[in-house]
Amino acid sequence: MKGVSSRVQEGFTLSHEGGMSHRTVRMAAAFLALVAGTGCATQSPQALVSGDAASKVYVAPGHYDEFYAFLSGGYSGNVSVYGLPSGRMLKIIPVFSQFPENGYGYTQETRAMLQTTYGEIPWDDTHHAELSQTDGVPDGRWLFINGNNTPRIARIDLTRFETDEIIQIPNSAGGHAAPFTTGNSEYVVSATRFSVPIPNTDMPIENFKAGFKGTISFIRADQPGKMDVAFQILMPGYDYDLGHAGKGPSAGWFFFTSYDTEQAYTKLEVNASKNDKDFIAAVNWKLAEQCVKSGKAKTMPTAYAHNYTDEKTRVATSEIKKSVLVLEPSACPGMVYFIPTPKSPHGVDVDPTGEYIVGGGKLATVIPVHSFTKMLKAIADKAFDGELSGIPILKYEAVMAGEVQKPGLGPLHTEFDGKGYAYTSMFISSEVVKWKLGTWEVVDRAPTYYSIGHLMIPGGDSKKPWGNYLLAMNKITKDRYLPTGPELAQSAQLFDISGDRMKLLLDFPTTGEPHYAQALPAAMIRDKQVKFFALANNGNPYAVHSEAEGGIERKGKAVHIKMAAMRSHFTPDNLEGVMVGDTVYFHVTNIDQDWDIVHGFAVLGMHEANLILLPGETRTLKWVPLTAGVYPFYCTDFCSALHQEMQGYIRVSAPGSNVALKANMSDRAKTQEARKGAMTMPAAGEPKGQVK
Ligand code: K7E
Ligand code: CUA
Repeated sequence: MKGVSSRVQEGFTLSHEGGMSHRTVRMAAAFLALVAGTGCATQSPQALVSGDAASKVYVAPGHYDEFYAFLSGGYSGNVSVYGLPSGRMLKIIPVFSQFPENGYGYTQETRAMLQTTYGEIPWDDTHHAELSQTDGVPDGRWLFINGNNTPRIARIDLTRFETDEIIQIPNSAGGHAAPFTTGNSEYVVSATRFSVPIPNTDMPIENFKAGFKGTISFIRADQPGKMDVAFQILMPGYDYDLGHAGKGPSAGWFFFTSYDTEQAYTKLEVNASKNDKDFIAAVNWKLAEQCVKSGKAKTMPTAYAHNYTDEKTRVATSEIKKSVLVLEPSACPGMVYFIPTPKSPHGVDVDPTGEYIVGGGKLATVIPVHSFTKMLKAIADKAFDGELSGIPILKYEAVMAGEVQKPGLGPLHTEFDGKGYAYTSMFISSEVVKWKLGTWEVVDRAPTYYSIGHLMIPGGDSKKPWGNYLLAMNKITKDRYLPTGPELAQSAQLFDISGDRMKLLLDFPTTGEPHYAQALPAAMIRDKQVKFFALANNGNPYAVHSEAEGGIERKGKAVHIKMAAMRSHFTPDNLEGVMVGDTVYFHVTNIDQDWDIVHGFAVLGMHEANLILLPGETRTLKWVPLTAGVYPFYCTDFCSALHQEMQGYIRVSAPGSNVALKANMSDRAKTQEARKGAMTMPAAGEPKGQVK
């Protein structure tokens, strides 16, 4: 989207002082008045931050934020966690990208998380964060996030803020319309952005219309470690963009936008923008379930990876699944309908009552809103405009609830405050537009800086929004922050939406490029955080439960070192007997049992990232020394006053030399050795927190 927006931003040229020049402010005002047509006064940027904004986002040192916000990281492949309203960044959760900061995707325990049928992939593009739900409301169990490039969906556990599970989506190319959830997280969905041959085989691209298809996948998601593609619906060869589940009366349905119903495969910018209307696909997933149960789906051979982490060993496993159930719409009549929607729609959002389905026609001059009640009636009345691939097309007028007139330019995404209002992001006119459900009138608009993509109200896509804040996520920030060379940060802007008018409170840069985000009240998960892993439950085959269990062992050319890390030493700390040509595995266990007492591990010349060892956890670094010598290793996390003493050496000898394997144990380990059997727990502090 960046390309489009930079062109759009030409209209907002900025003066060298940083603020908008008078001329551009006038131009922008005229532009906004033109597209708004509501007579809303356009304010200058300076006036938009009200005097008490600072106090509203000020969270005093030592105090907690009211909300956790989870922002997708876009092309960083990760998720970042911020506190709201302060905008303070709390954590980056690695998901689809290797993360050298803690070794995720490098260590022997975590590499399997990044396995796919394309091999091990160290990167992806995350777009949509989605909290798990119970009865249509975020419940704080998990966060799901999609990998857009190599279609995958990840599950993040919110007691540990860790990625536990990743499932690849077969028969898919571009997992963009994902991972939106049904009301009890029975399923999360993934629809393919790019249509491709299914199964994907060599074919001339000009066979697009005849040979390329789309899929909508329903992935079972309510059992940790057991995500599975329950079924896929084979769709016409369009681009499927976004989705949202129905709720309340529409709870058994799912809605997906599509574009390129022209089925162009060259110069889409022009050729996929010809039709006046594309479609929102309404999918009756309850009916789809029944059709699958009654044997209407076909088993298709395919391959996709399912990666999950064992709770006890904390070691990831990757398995390849070999088939998937595919449903053709014609085999399950009544399962899919097309709702015409102007024009190349992007977002599709369902209001908290479940009645209104809002499209975001990025080239449309209106915001189209469909009615679920009318949709059911149109289906009953067979108010169809023909059909495509066995999918009836409903009459636009028969389903339309209303259109928001002159909302601005480039409507993308809509969220709800639960008080009867909707807020739509307008990419081209760079603003949030607030409008009233039912009357469709625009009641307020607020500029964003600049080129807003998604917006997010905590719970704003659920049945019960916590509707006092709105977060805009912006693509362009020129002039907003100190410049940093050719590439500038993306940003988030926080608005107070508790009153009639939106008030800009805060503007903060983000990591990666956030697309969607989710947030929930901190109180829902704050006290459920795991503080450390009980060493006694550590099931890693190379774990040590006390210093005495440390040591070195040769298995052919592989040398395994079991090592304990605790404040402030490693046991063993000096190692000999390794030769060039060996592959060394450092299995390091943090035997400290205290919240946030973390150790790190790195060795000179290693080709992987450092290990970060959470209390009670074992991680493994693979190291292949290339030359003889003595190599130091050290703790990379400043863990104690004597952190800098937390170090050791490994001696590497020439191939074939007769240096004996040797591991230098601490005096304490030797005492433990002598008392072997009596020792069950290390004397490293009393467990204080919650043990998992
Ligand atoms: Cu609009 Cu990928 Cu949800 Cu970006 S998407 S903004
Ligand atoms: Cu352990 Cu620093």
